[in-house]
Amino acid sequence: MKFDVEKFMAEIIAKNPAEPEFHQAVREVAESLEDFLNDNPKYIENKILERIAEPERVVMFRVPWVDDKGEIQINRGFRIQTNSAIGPYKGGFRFHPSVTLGSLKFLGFEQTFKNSLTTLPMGGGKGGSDFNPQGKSDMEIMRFCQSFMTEMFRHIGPETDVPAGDIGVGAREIGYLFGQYKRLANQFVGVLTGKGREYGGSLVRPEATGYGTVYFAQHMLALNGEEIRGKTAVVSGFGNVAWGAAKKLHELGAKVVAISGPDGYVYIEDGITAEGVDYMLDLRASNKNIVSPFAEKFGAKFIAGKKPWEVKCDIAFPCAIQNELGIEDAKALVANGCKYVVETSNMGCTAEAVEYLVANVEFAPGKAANAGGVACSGLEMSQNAEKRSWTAEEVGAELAKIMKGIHETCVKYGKSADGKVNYVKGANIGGFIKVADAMIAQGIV
Ligand code: 2IT
Repeated sequence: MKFDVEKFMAEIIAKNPAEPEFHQAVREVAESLEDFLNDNPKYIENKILERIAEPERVVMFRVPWVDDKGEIQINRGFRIQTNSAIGPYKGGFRFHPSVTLGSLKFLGFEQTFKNSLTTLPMGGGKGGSDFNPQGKSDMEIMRFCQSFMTEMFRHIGPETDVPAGDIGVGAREIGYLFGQYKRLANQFVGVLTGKGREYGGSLVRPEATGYGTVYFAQHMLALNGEEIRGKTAVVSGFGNVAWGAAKKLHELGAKVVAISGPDGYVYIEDGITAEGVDYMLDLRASNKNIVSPFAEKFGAKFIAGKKPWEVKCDIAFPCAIQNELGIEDAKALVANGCKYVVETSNMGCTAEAVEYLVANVEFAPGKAANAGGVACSGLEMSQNAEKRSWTAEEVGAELAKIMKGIHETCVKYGKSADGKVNYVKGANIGGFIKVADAMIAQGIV
């Protein structure tokens, strides 16, 4: 029995039409795993990849709510419960107009491998809505979250499925979602992560994704005898993940010369300051979804309608959204001397860009580099289960240890004979094995 990527993909595409992002995510994994599967036929015989690519359950529902003008609004809600072989489904909610069934299926698929890489007992899932928080009042956001949870609550639970935040879902939204869950379920339990400190949230969770990706970058650099201090970095986005990355990069002495938004990018010649990092939080909280006010406030240059990949840097951190970095962007980065691209958004680079970057720089895929967020969510679940809170030092040390472990896993499975590490291959194989072995052990379910 041989694993044939093209035959496998033809079936995936036929079965999941009009879901290009899902096809992209599955193809990348299938290509990475091809040789490994052919060397380990038990995974082919058990149809493990075919099974992982079929979510265990998909929930899709209507979310009606009333806006501030009294008009009825209808959004669509989803939860993709991709895989529970190694733990309860775990993964964020995304509120963004681009959300579709296919985009969440790709995210749930990626999450399954990512969560496995953390070594913590978490299965894979993802959910969200096409609701657009941009320009909405606080009360509109609350009413939306309550309506969304009114259906969602029956599908989740601390031992079943534990959602968290993602794009458009931060501490405020998690608070409203948690409040409604508690009211409906009549239980105060760790059903969501990314909660506020006062009601079961973990220290370091807000920073964890951004810190984790910088820790991962440090290990990549160390393999080449280099360090973060003194390096020039470009970060895309200005949300929670970009904020955490910029904060840690600044703290470690790197120079962050750009951040970006859907409106363009800000070029910060001397590098972002601590005040600049803090201001990113205000920008996100304003619900305007534009980055240009940063340039006005700090006297930096705003380049409208452009992506930041044209800025010269040593390390690039895509921290915004899938496929934000295409082949032309990848070429521009390499032409400007960039040596490391640490993908921090989920599938932030197009397939073409990934292929080019793997060949020309050190490239880390999001499912490895951004796993610090969900890893810290796993630590929040542990704290909730034992009904205590760990110190920032305890959580931070665990996070650093987990990121180091993920880097080692990528090297273990991604190192080729010439010594070069293919992090994409390493992450995909490393994430696959635990899920696959657990699935075989549990039978055909
Ligand atoms: O993409 C991700 O890993 C997240 N949005 C975080 C998921 C989580 O459960 O903390």
